[in-house]
Amino acid sequence: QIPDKQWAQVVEKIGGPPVYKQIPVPKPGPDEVLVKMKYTGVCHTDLHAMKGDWPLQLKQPLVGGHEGAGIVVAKGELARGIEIGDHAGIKWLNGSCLACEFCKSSDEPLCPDALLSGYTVDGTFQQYAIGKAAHVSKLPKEVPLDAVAPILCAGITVYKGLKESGARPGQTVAIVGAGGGLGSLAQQYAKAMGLRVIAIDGGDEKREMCEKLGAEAYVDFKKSNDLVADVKAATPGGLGAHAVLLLAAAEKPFQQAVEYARSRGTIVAIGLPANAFLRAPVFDTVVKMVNIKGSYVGNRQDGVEAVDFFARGLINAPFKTATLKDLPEVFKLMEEGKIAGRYVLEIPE
Ligand code: 8ID
Ligand code: ZN
Ligand code: ZN
Repeated sequence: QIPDKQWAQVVEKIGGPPVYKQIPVPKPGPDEVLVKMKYTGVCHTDLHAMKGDWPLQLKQPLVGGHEGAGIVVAKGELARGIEIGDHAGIKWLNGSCLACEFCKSSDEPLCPDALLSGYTVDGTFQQYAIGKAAHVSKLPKEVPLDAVAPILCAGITVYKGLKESGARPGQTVAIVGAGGGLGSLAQQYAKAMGLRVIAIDGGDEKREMCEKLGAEAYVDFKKSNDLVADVKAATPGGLGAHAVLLLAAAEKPFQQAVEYARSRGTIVAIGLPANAFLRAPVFDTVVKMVNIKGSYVGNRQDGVEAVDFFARGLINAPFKTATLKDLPEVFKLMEEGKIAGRYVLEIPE
């Protein structure tokens, strides 16, 4: 039985905080499903959205969240490939037009008419959330819904970013922001893909986590006197990293990465700090033949593959649990950089 009213965290004005209140349960359109949420991850993107950090219009009032795992409880008559009772994930890409050149060539995240969960449409910080049937992730029933939630944004994003880096087994990837949500998963995907990891973040709790996750070296950006030298020293032969994954929600590392990238190396920008710019010395970029690019979530097949790595037991990143009501406290810890790994919120029955 689907109720008329539900609990949700609603950002009523830019800047927040989110307000825990009752709102109507939405009804799925013909090509949509309604998912009863069980768990949702909290991504730094949700904090950027609440703060209005980005030059991209958002829905107001807004139910944030885009890493939700739950059970399909209703569907429209045109919804294909997913049934009531299936376990399903709602991702950042809630829907896309499926008809533009980008959608046709499997670059759905680049669709000019993309719908974004927890940004342009209501997301997963509520008991019942809507997703386009073509875009929700069908989840194998044996996969635990709490641990899989962070895969639906963080996992897909870093898996895609590692593929975009072109790094091959045996090569070294520097992961900047390794102690955060994306970073902790990036280390596990990198390892599963046969890559060697140098973790860069701040503090001892994150150091401990990164060492457990399999990083060969940890460089503490808060303590290091010469970060570039320390990262290079940790790479084989001191030549620098074959790939750099920029996952931090701060600008500084985006202006430094070329210096510790190896010649012919690839820098992949993924983190989205507010009002930030990439800056690179032209001389080094040219004579080292460095490749600098961006990477933005992943397409539907990237989602399938990222979940599949997880379902095969290859991805084990720690997460902390709280409940939907605790979202403001989680945002506060995130703002202060105090979360090692990811927070996953339990959605009340
Ligand atoms: O598709 C995409 N491109 C995409 C998808 C999902 C998330 C982009 N993002 C963006 C988010 O919007 C956010 O800007 O990636 C960024 C990281 O998201 P997150 O992993 O959810 O954030 P977090 O858990 O807070 O982790 C960030 C880490 O960066 C570290 C922090 O200590 C934290 O552990 N960090 C910072 I802030 N400054 C650093 C620095 N100078 C740093 N690490 C190393 N050096
Ligand atoms: Zn996200
Ligand atoms: Zn499209």
